[in-house]
Amino acid sequence: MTQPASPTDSLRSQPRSDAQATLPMFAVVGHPNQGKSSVVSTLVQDDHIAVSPVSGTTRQAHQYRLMLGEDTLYELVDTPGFQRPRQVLDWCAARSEQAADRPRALATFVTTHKQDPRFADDCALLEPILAGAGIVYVVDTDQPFDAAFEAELTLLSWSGQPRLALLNPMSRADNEPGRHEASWRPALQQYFSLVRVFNPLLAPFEQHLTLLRGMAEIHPPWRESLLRGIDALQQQRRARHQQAADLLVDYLQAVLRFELQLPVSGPREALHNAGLNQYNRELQRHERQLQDTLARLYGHRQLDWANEWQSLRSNDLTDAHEWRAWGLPRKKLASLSAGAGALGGLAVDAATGGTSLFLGTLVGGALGGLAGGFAGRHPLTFELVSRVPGYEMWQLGPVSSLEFATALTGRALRIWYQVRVRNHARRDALLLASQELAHWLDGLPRKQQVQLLFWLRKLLKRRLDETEKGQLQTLLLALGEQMELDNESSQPPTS
Ligand SMILES: Nc1nc2c(ncn2[C@@H]2O[C@H](COP(=O)(O)OP(=O)(O)OP(=O)(O)O)[C@@H](O)[C@H]2O)c(=O)[nH]1
Ligand SMILES: [Mg+2]
Repeated sequence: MTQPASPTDSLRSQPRSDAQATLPMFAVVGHPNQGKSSVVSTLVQDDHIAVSPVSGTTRQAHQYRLMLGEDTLYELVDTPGFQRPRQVLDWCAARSEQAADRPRALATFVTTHKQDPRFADDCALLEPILAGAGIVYVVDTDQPFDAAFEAELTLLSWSGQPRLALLNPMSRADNEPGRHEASWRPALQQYFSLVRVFNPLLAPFEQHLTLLRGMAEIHPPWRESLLRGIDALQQQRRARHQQAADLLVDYLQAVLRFELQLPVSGPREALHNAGLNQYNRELQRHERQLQDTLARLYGHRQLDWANEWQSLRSNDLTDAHEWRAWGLPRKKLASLSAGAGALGGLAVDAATGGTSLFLGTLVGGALGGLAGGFAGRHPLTFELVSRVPGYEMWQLGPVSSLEFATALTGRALRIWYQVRVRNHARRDALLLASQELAHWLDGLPRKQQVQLLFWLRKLLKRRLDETEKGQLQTLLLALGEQMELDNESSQPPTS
């Protein structure tokens, strides 16, 4: 697991020791309010780092480590923005007769001005670089390039440290380049060996890795460590998905098979209504638990679902309009359900194998599912389970309608989607209006679509054994990949 990155308060301006020197360390620098802390937050997977629209939010340099178990993969230093780069440059220029003097002039500047509040931010920014950090320069290319930036670029180049520039067009959430990218690129290319587009809020995980690969290329001594780090991150992500799919299988089993015993008291209708309220509270409790567990699994420690995620309301279960939207449109459900019904008649391993016989029955079974699957059904069974006088007992649940089952599944998958594609730099509300279950299913082969319904139908009848749970988990993993593909296709390119 990635441990929460924690800031190390003291930054040394002395050169790093040999052991430290092999650990990749980058200072993320730039003008104030360009998304520097957002870049750090996303790349160290820490949603506690101060990110805000107020310029000058970061006042001190903080070092963050991305840890995997006991290993540190890399360190990033979040820094305040440049304050008076022109004056720093003039001061250093006056004290360096030739190019070779410049790094020392920068170091002397920091030693001399450390306590001077006019240059506090500049010193805090330069210090980690002088201590050996590589440079990640972040710029909002929706702003025009001007001379003030040129002083920053010159100063950074004078450090002689490996460096790359990130273009972060902050008002864009689409594939468009920043409004002023054309004026930035030629300038940046003079000072940086690598220039990349990177949106810290929206870049999908694959783009994080592409960026890290870029960082690996600009400084050979760090290359191997960074490439190992990338492998470790990929493995960690795969493990997270597997664990998540496992949790989802258990969740679906728990909610679809949930039963509530109700000792008889009063009229049947009143009992039913009271039972529904209690049942619904249980569903909500399970769902909240799923949200929290998945969020933690993906390293989100302060997602506030309470205000942003619309929970099932107490009358949801009696009012199909409330939950119908979470599942599948009736037409799609009918056609898939027919296929799943036909599949039910075959050997279980046909659900993962797929044969021409299976495809034949799929077409043949076409309309049977509509009548048998859900039409007109109440979402939960409600029956008298004990008639012993004085001990009469009603039971509410398990779920009896496939439509309701897909609605609960749709909600659970959407929770998974929200946490797995969410970058740690985001501080905004979770959007409910993300992709639909039907849309994700459309990206899967028809066989897998039918399989999902097959397993849900099975769960309406009984609990799954371990082999079956494994098969459903595999299917959910494929669905998860599909959700991520959707996310990636709507993101900006990396370069
Ligand atoms: N829409 C959008 N907003 C962004 C993007 N990157 C950062 N922001 C927002 O811009 C604001 C500033 O981001 P920070 O990461 O705090 O910027 P910073 O450079 O660390 O700022 P200072 O610490 O004040 O110098 C925050 O509200 C971010 O959510 C982006 O790519 N798109
Ligand atoms: Mg900041």
